Formats: sequence, C-alpha cells, structure tokens
Amino acid sequence: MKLEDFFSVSEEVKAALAANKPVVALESTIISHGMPYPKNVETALNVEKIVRENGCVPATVAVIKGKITVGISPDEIEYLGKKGTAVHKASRRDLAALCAKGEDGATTVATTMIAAAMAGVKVFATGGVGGVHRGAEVTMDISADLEELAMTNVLVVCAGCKSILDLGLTLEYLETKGVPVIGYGTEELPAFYTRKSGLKVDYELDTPEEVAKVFCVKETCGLKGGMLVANPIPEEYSMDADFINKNIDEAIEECKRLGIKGKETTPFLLDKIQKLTGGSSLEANIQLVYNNVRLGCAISKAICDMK
Ligand code: PSU
Ligand code: MN
Repeated sequence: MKLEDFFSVSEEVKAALAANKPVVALESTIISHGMPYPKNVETALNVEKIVRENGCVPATVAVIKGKITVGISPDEIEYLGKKGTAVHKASRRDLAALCAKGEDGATTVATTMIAAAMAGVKVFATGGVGGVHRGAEVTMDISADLEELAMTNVLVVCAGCKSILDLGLTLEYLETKGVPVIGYGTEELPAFYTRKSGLKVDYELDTPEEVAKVFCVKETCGLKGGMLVANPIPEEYSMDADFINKNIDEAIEECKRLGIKGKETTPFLLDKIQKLTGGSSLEANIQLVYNNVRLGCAISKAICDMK
C-alpha cells in the first residue's frame, strides 16, 4: 500500500507548485451540500475561471473513487454538483474509510485543508467555515473545521461566520486553539451575509502582502496550524441583518423540531435559509465566494513572492 493509491495531484497543479506559481485550493462540499444544482456547478466553474483570470491555478479538491484529488476536472465538478447531497460529505473522520472503499466524497473545509497541505498548497478560499453551533454547550456540535485550523498549515479565506453558529463561542474556540483570526480591512468579524457581527477579530490587516507576511512568519517560526482570514461581503451584496437573522432563527427552529443532528445540520440549515429567503441569500453567498477567491489569489501571489 502506498500514498499514490489514495492521493493524486493534477498535472497542472503539480507543475504550478514546482514553478512556485500561485495556486488556490477550493472545496467541494460547498458544491454538493452548500448550493442547489445547477447554480452550484455554475458557481464552482466560475470560481475556477476567476482564479485563472487572477493569474493563479485553481485546485478544487474532492475524493474521487477513493483518491484524495487536488485539482479535479470540470466533468467531476459537474458530477459532484448533480449528485448533490447523495455524495458523502467527507470530513476528517470520513477520509480513510472513503479511500479504503474506493468511494467519492465532497471535501469540507477540514479535508480540503488536509489535501492542500499534503500537496503543498498554502491558500484556500471558500464561503463559510464550520464553527461552534448555537446550543453546543448541550449538543457538543463543534465543526471539525476548527480542529483542522488548529493543526494544519493552510490559510483559509472566508466571509466570517454565519449566525447559524454561535460566533462568540467560535472565536473563543479559535483563541483556545491558537488560530490567528484576521479581519481583512475590518476590526470586526464579518457575519457572512452581513459585514458586521459586533465581535472583534484579533487583527485587522489591509493588504494581501501584510496577510502573506503573517502567514510566512508563522510558518518560518514553525508555529503549527492554519490561519483564518475573514473578508466581509462587498457592501453592494450584503443583506439586511434583521431579514437574514429572522430567517436563520426560523431555520434553526425547524432543524430542532425535525431532530436533525450531526453532519446533516449545516447542509439542512443552508438549504432552509436559501428557501426561506427566496434565493436572495444564495446570490449573496455566490458573490461573497467570488470576493474571497479574488482575495485568495492576491494572498497566494504575495506568498509566492515572499519565497
Ligand atoms: N458554511 C457555508 N457553506 C458551506 C459549508 C459551511 O456557508 O458549504 C460547508 C463547508 O464545507 C464546511 C462544512 O466545511 O459545511 C461544515 O460542516 P459541519 O458544520 O458539519 O462541520
Ligand atoms: Mn457538526
């Protein structure tokens, strides 16, 4: 048994890494479990296009027939998007079993970080990361994404945390685990659909170069773990806070009523919120992903320049 049986990096990504060209990793749970078909596929393909337009190489990650694959093809993106939630949502605890059984899996933030680190990709851009769920003091529902940020050396660009989570507890958890949380151009943790949460981040940085420097210093000092860059949704796409929070509360109530638990919780809430808001939250979600991907490209380039 050897690593190559369960892990593969596309030729394009391999070549870019060997030449110190900037690469940006992208996750696939957002495709299969985060958005409805066909918008999910359209968004994932647009994201790859934006990465290329910004002078970087995209590396969308998934488990394909038992192989952790860094740089899947457009056909594979279409396949995962069409299959939707029928694809396994693959977080850290699922990886070995899926690979052993030769199955497919959509990678979460945690597993996309794992694959990126294995390949040597430093920057990963997405929409939202998992966190400490509301009521976690009873349910203990804390995303494996946070634990991964504590141990795997990848920089994750997100739009902050949605208030399906307990944002205060999520920040506390990240602090305990020693994960730097950077606000990009803001002192406040953005709340995904909106630019403000009322909670402070650890540091505000205002340029890709400053962010890249913190990451490179962390790496040079051998400080283990990732880094979270929270990039607020552009003003023109941000949602009305009362409107979105009312719908989030309703989605959480329904989730409780139906007794939904574990890995189904986040996909259920995302879908419910999209339905309750008549698709307006989906449009905001798509735009904030594009915005994060552009920032991810600029940071990835700055990291390459620092090498
Ligand atoms: N938040 C979003 N969109 C998503 C996810 C979270 O706004 O698609 C996905 C990501 O893949 C993330 C995962 O890693 O949900 C977290 O799931 P859980 O809460 O079960 O750890
Ligand atoms: Mn969970």
